[in-house]
Amino acid sequence: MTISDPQTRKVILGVAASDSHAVANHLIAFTLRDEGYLVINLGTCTPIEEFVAACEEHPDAEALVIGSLNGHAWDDLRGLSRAKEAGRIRCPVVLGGNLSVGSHKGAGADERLYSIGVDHILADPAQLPLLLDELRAHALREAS
Ligand code: B12
Repeated sequence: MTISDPQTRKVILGVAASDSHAVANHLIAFTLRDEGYLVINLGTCTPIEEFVAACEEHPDAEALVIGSLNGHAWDDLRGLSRAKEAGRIRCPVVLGGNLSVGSHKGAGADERLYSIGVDHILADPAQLPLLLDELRAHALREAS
């Protein structure tokens, strides 16, 4: 990842390909903008290829933040690891929402998502600013 100017911290945001739930996406975009981020919000029903194109267009984005509510995160995000291996997504991928079908979430659900290229799973959008600060600090350490 290219380190962004501290004045223009940037994230790419969107909702997974099959998913039309818009409310949390808008709230997260609003909150991050309020925190001073430049948010490239791709909105709902965003295919992997559009996330990849945004990452290539914005190499200084600190993270790709994806929401998924309808339970189909794993199906929707299966192209992630290929895009990362090809160097087309270079920033960390953060995922949140209602990530599998049903109210009982099996112990392996998060591990499956990590195995396809998700780097961080958060339950609460309020955790995002702290995680983004940690990721930026890590990237700065790696670059120095
Ligand atoms: C409104 C709604 C809809 C609307 C959406 C309208 C719109 N344009 O947004 C409509 C009617 C279109 C809809 C459709 C469907 N829905 Co719906 N929907 C809801 C509902 C009632 C509210 C969602 C909402 O907006 N909540 C308010 C926001 C602020 O909260 P939230 O979405 O829960 O997100 C919170 C967290 O998940 C988290 N979060 C969310 N995104 C992210 C992202 C990141 C990065 C992070 C860190 C955190 C995070 O933070 C938020 C605040 O705590 C929920 C049930 C409920 N009461 O939650 C079902 C629900 C999400 N829907 C559900 C389903 C199944 C569907 C359908 C498949 C139904 C159907 N058979 O057609 C379709 C799917 C459509 C699609 N292609 O995606 C299920 C998902 C079940 C699952 N995952 O196991 C739910 C949970 C209902 C249920 N109990 O079964 N839905």
